Amino acid sequence: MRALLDTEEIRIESWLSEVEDRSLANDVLDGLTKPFKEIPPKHLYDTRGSELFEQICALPEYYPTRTELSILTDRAPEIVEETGATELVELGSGAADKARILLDAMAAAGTLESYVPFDVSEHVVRDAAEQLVEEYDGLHVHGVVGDFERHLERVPPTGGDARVVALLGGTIGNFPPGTRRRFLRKVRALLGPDDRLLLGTDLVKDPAVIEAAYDDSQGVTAEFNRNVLHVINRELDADFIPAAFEHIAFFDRQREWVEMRLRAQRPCSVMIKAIGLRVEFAAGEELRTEISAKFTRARVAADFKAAGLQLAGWYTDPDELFALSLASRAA
Ligand code: SAH
Ligand code: AVI
Repeated sequence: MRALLDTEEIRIESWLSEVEDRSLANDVLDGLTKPFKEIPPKHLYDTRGSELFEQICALPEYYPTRTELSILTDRAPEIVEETGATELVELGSGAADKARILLDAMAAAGTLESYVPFDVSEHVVRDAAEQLVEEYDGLHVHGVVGDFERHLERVPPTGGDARVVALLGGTIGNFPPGTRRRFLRKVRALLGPDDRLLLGTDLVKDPAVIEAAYDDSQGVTAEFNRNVLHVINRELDADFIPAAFEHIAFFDRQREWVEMRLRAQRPCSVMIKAIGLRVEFAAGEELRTEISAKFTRARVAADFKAAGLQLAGWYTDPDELFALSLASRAA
């Protein structure tokens, strides 16, 4: 562990070792030697990737962010009253815009004490911590820089009062279904009997609406997708030509998830020097960079049940585009 900042109001620690970093080298070694090539989506989020994601959130086609924000704005006071939370833990916290709505409601209810942003991207945790202690009197921020698939147990233990652990934005949909349930079970271990999980899930809807959200007319999502090749070039001394890869987004109707892929537009031979790996792409060959699962209430409830959780609240928008759910430990 490296302590990155330790003041009266802010503590930030990083659990990413400098050698191993986000496990990029091993993920690339695994993912680019598979018969169907794949890179896990967490590698999309370097500084540039986080900026591009924030631009995506403001795109007209990308409905999840504004819809989840509107549900939160309407329902945060109720959620805070229901949970009595004094602490908000946010996994994959990003720019923390959604946290502000919950923190406002906690401050209005007079319960707000602490915020724990957890993200793989160091600068988003730092920026959020520095801004939020300015905005909220007496707020204590304990930021954790880490990979929530590997470092979840590094979330500081609860102080005893009720807390909400939030996973917003539909990030849960970026896990494949079995891993998703395993992950939820690990999140369950962070909850005491009075704590709640607040989960944001994008809902199943017209595939055309979903596909437009992941293939916007300004090409921002395409740039975000290709950014993973820039990350590999920089971090692993590789020679991908990102412009040679076309951005693909399609909704898999059977699995009810959208996939992002990068398709080689011509044969490409790529050298990844840091791991001594040469990778060949045939013309038209695809590399999967993300899945983003879409949910129904029944799917959320079944995932909770499999993870030892129970659905305790369901909040959605009038068009049922997106849902927030509350879960507690199952009895
Ligand atoms: N919660 C925000 C951001 C969602 S984007 C919102 O709803 O808008 C997903 C966030 O999760 C990014 O900030 C990314 O850096 C972070 N993230 C992705 N994979 C992660 C991992 N394995 N561990 C920790 N953070 C991760
Ligand atoms: C962070 N995650 C929930 C986003 C999503 O919608 O799956 C990432 C994203 N990918 C393309 N656009 C946005």
